Amino acid sequence: MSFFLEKLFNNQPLKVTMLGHSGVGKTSMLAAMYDQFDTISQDLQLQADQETESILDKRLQDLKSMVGDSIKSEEGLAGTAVDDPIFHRFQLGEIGAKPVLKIQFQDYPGGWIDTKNKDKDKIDKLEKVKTLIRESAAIVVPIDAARLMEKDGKYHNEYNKPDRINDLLKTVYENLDFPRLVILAPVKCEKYMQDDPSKLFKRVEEGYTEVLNRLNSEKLLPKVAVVITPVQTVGNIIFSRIEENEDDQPTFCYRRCSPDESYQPKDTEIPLKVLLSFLVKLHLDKKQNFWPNRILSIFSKNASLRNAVSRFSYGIGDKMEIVQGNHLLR
Ligand SMILES: Nc1nc2c(ncn2[C@@H]2O[C@H](COP(=O)(O)OP(=O)(O)O)[C@@H](O)[C@H]2O)c(=O)[nH]1
Ligand SMILES: [Mg+2]
Repeated sequence: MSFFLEKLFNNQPLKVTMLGHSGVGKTSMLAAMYDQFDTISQDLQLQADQETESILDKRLQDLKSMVGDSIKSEEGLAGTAVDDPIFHRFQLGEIGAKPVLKIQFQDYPGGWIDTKNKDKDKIDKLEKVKTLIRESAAIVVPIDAARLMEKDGKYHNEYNKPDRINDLLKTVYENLDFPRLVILAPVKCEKYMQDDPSKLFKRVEEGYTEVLNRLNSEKLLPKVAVVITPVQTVGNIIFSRIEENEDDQPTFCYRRCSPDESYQPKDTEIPLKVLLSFLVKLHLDKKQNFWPNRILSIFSKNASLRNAVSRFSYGIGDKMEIVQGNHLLR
């Protein structure tokens, strides 16, 4: 391959698409992950580009200022008419060395997948989302845990939209050219992680039965790893109650669960750890003939990086559940 092409390919970021309702907490989750990274990692560093950093910083300030007994979740990107997905760009590498892996988290306005509407604009946007997923090594599905858990999951389907995700995967995960990782990430799950995490894991499986059945099919099972990784973005803010009005959307309220500072994130790095384990395993398995191999080649040239990544990802077993695809992860 020519030097130029090689350079072009090597410059490709590893893409990760986030598939969740606007306001579910996607940007917040990334903000906490980025903020906590240095505390958690010994040898690796993560650097956001300037634009990403300023978006995440702003979100972080909001997270740190969550106080009181009646915290209501507001919509995020929600109603704003955005025509393009937002790309959160990071570079990962060893501390003291040049960053070697570009990771791009892709976030699109939630409304883009909402609709079964057939007008041209809507169809175009849906196609854009499909392209984002198709090009991504992984998808992260942030799940509003309170909507999944409270009132027997009464508000889950309408908000988390597992059936829309199933529809999307139906067309995109077809004749897969390279293995993929699906990360189901319950957020706003502080209460359930304190109560009984196993209940939360079980409910995620129930709430996404159709998606999981699809991914578990004969053709996809060998190629798709699925994990559940609860993320406590704020840490000391828990679900308290639902305000229901007759004709309005319900409001989910949260409160601080102890007098300590509210911002004490937990497990924000687990999705990234799983993603990196997945990449290293692909590299070790020498899956040579597919596209992300160009990304994986960073590991062949660099044993020290490979070791740093393995150390970083070590021991996440009890913080997550592998639903399928053990062979793709360890
Ligand atoms: N209680 C609670 N609220 C959160 C959490 N994460 C985000 N939020 C709130 O949810 C709203 C939307 O968050 P945002 O990250 O912008 O959602 P996005 O649209 O999915 O990117 C904001 O008002 C946040 O303060 C969380 O872990 N717990
Ligand atoms: Mg957002």
